[in-house]
Amino acid sequence: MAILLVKSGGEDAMPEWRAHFSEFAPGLDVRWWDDASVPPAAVDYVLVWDPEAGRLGTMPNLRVIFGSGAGVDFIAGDPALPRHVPLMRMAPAGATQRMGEFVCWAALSLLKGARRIALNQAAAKWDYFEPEYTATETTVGIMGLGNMGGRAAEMLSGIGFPVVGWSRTRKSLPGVTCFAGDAERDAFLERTKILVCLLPATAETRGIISAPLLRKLPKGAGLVNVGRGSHQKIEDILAALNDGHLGGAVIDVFETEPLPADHPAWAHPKVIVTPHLASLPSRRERAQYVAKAIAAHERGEALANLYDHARGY
Ligand code: NDP
Ligand code: OXD
Repeated sequence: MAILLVKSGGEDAMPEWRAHFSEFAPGLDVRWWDDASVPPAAVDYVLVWDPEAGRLGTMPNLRVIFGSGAGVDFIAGDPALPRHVPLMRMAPAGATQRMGEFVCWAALSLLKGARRIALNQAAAKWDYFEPEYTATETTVGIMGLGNMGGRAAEMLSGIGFPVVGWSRTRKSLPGVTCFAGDAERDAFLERTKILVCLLPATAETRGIISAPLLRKLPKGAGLVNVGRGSHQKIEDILAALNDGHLGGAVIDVFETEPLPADHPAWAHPKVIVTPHLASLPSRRERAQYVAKAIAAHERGEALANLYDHARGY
């Protein structure tokens, strides 16, 4: 029987993982990551979010590493990662749907002044105001047009937002004006009234949301960061909000998570902070996705959505 070690959600999550895998892959022996009775040579598969560095390299017969999230930066960052073992990223339909929903909520929150409304309600203040623009007058620009960005673009268009997108290589998505590469980045930013970051964490994208990029956006633009905390220089974002260049921000990801209680983003009147929850598919959805991939792999079929070491995502 093949063994799958799981490190996602802590040991308390194991009964739930086992229940789902027993439905979708009854032949799989599902064990907790630190189960001392499993010798490293017996491990066939792992499902992990942030394995300790060096540990995966101790498993000589590992066949596939399944990332428990779409971004696998906490796995790929291991200098001793066994690079010959395929690393598969999570992308069940429920994950992209949830991300699309979150991005639509965030864009509408910025458009409708949700942070202002929440602050007024907390102060019992009847502050009537009219949002200036409709969705149809507000172009949303998405950096990263992969699994997540592509679905978010589709759902934003459905609401009526004009959508532009930017990726490393050129994409073609219905109804989306697509820009590609560094040479077209400024043209993309100049058209963007609400900027959404759905990039992976790579050496090239580190710190991309900083003062020079923000200055390319039109005055009063909104920002939604659902990529990674490493993409943003938070002090540049707060400075742009304070001087009025940015109109508001929804930030789901931070360099340090949980965000420390004394961080200025928490109380900022133009910032909605969410605790890295934009898109987390259920354990059931993830177990089904992994079970299907294991079955395909054991039939000798190629795996989809693999991490590419040369690209860094
Ligand atoms: P994909 O790999 O499917 O898509 C990544 C996109 O980013 C691609 O379009 C890619 O371009 C583009 N890209 C990569 N590098 C660059 C670059 N240097 N310049 C321009 N574009 C670039 O990833 P997913 O859509 O599945 O996920 C994206 C990220 O979203 C994850 O890595 C993770 O960080 C974040 N995420 C956050 C979640 C949350 O809850 N906050 C949940 C899920 C994901 P190309 O198309 O040319 O390859
Ligand atoms: C992911 C995440 O990458 O939840 O899936 O951040």
